[in-house]
Amino acid sequence: MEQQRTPSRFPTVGDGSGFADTDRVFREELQLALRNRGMPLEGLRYPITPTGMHYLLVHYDIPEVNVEEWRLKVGGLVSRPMSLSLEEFRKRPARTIAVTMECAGNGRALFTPRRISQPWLFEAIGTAEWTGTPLKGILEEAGVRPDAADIVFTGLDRGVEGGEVQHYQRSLTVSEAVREEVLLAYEMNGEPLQPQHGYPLRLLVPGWYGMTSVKWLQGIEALAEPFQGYQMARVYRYSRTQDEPGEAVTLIRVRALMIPPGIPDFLTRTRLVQAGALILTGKAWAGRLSVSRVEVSVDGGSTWSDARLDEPVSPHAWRTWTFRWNARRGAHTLCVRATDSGGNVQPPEQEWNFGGYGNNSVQRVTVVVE
Ligand SMILES: Nc1nc2c(c(=O)[nH]1)N[C@H]1C(S)=C(S)[C@@H](COP(=O)(O)O)O[C@H]1N2
Ligand SMILES: [Mo]
Repeated sequence: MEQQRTPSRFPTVGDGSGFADTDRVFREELQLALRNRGMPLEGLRYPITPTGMHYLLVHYDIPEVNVEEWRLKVGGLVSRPMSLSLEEFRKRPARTIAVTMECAGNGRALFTPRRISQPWLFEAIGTAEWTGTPLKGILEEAGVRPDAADIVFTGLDRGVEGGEVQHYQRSLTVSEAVREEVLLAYEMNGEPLQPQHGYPLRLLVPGWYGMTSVKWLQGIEALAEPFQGYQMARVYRYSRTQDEPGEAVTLIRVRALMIPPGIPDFLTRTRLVQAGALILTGKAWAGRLSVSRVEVSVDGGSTWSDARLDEPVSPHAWRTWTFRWNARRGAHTLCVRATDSGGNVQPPEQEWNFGGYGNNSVQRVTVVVE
């Protein structure tokens, strides 16, 4: 798709820096937050997140699709270009995988200063059972040529970002694209994809942050060079400034989250907990690695004790952790942190980056025990 510059400038938000150093949110952040729901943290109780509770992130508008006319085109450096209907995808070998997906911007609003964007705290997470056909099979049918380096995925949705008119597009190297677990998915939790989750067909890349799993696919193209589109080169980078290239944001970092215990104060969400023994629980995940340890602190992170781990829901999904706590009267800050099989531990504070990505810093839950 050709890229154009926008004809006119759009209004800026805040002081124009793109950042806010106050706790007050801008109307534009609220507007995005209302479009892009998060999973309420009590949803961590379900091994498979009910579809309507799964987080959602849509950069532009949800496109309208007439499935009778819809075709996915596979082209570029392939020997046999293809154009396939949804029915043709459904006839190919199918696989169902439970996958934990997280938005790379989860935790963005916890950074200071805060990037003015989708203001996630902790809730851009969910696990679904995705059904589709392995991308590998489709790429083999098309005959990706040996000189291809990158596979580009183009969505039907179109918008303006960073002043560039664009379709949502992301790429994977050929070696990542042909991994067994990468799907072209047409079902979520046993039902056709809902419009907001990519109907009729989306890419699903387990282990990677969500931006990789392109929704509303219309094209797959093999290129000789790494794709340099906006969503690859301009954003989703761990950088300190807008222009510094930094490192690409790729796999999901290790994280554990807790179901806030007790009952919430309606407005502040501060928790009221009854004194005595209770079970703290939640889920932990680590992208392509596995979770090797989960620890809980009931004193704001001064001392830590091991939680119990259940088996993962699937090799690509989260696992339940539980911890028995004897709650004593007073105010407490509960924390949970996970360690992955590579030895990475969630930090108390994650290093700041320009786009507000990959913030897996430790969750803190304030409770009042009575
Ligand atoms: N075409 C398209 N695909 C997309 C997006 C988008 O805006 N357009 N958002 C991405 C981002 S940033 C995330 S986190 C996931 C969210 O998937 P979900 O809404 O199904 O949870 O979709 C990804 N795929
Ligand atoms: Mo995302």
